[in-house]
Amino acid sequence: MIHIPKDHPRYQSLVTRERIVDGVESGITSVTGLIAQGRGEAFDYLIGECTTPSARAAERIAAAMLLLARTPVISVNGNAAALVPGELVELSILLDAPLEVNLFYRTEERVLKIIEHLKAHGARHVLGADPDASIPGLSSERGRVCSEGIYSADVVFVPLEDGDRCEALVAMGKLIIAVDLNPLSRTARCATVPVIDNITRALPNIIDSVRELKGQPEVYLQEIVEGYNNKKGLDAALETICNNLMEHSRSQ
Ligand code: PTJ
Repeated sequence: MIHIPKDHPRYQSLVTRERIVDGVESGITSVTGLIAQGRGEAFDYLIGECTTPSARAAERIAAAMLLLARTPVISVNGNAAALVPGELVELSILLDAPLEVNLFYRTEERVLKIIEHLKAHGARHVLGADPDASIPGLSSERGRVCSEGIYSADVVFVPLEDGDRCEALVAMGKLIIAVDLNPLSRTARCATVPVIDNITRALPNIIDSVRELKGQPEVYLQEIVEGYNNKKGLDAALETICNNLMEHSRSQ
């Protein structure tokens, strides 16, 4: 990784960018992952590169939903593996939920590299090498899943991805928590709980909330989850973007 001075005004953004570049170079992230990162950066810029209050609320709700789940699964793609491997493993251990590698641009080599990468960060058991089930109605490689993982999960945690699978998983009756900086994306629109935040901020926040809520009675967690409204969360993100744009325009 190149040296980025800590006092650079865009330090965090540049470090994140470098992690994706490293992921591509080590064969974990697809080349297309660079484009996805660029799109994410643009939305993050508009959101203000911080966790908004409504995103933080969604993160706490996501934590409660994961704690209530009977068979939660954390889906991992090449971008998430490059950006937050340690946090994905930490969440998986805290929830006792399996990680499952599930790729859009699937190659066996990349699946195995991501599994090794997660294990190097402390993961015990990672699914995804031998998918034996299919998500109905999904013809892409993402449709190939493990019967003991995503296929039978009641709640799936889906960090940044294309929209088709989210729709197909919801159609299977699953609850989907999606992290996506784009409030207009199909993934965000169809997820049960869209978290409009950068995965690099969202995961540590969700982990904090899981720690805070773990051990709380089910009724308490249910109250948190029931208070959520998908549309309100998306509208709040769009409002933040509009306000930020207006502010920029006024300050010209
Ligand atoms: O590793 P693979 O083969 O599974 O491929 C992964 C990517 C991400 C390349 C693939 O799923 C893809 O092409 O996704 P899209 O359609 O580009 O969508 C990615 C979404 O994630 C976009 O809406 C971006 O705005 C959003 N995004 C990008 N970076 C981040 C992000 N959201 C949160 N945090 C980020 N760091």
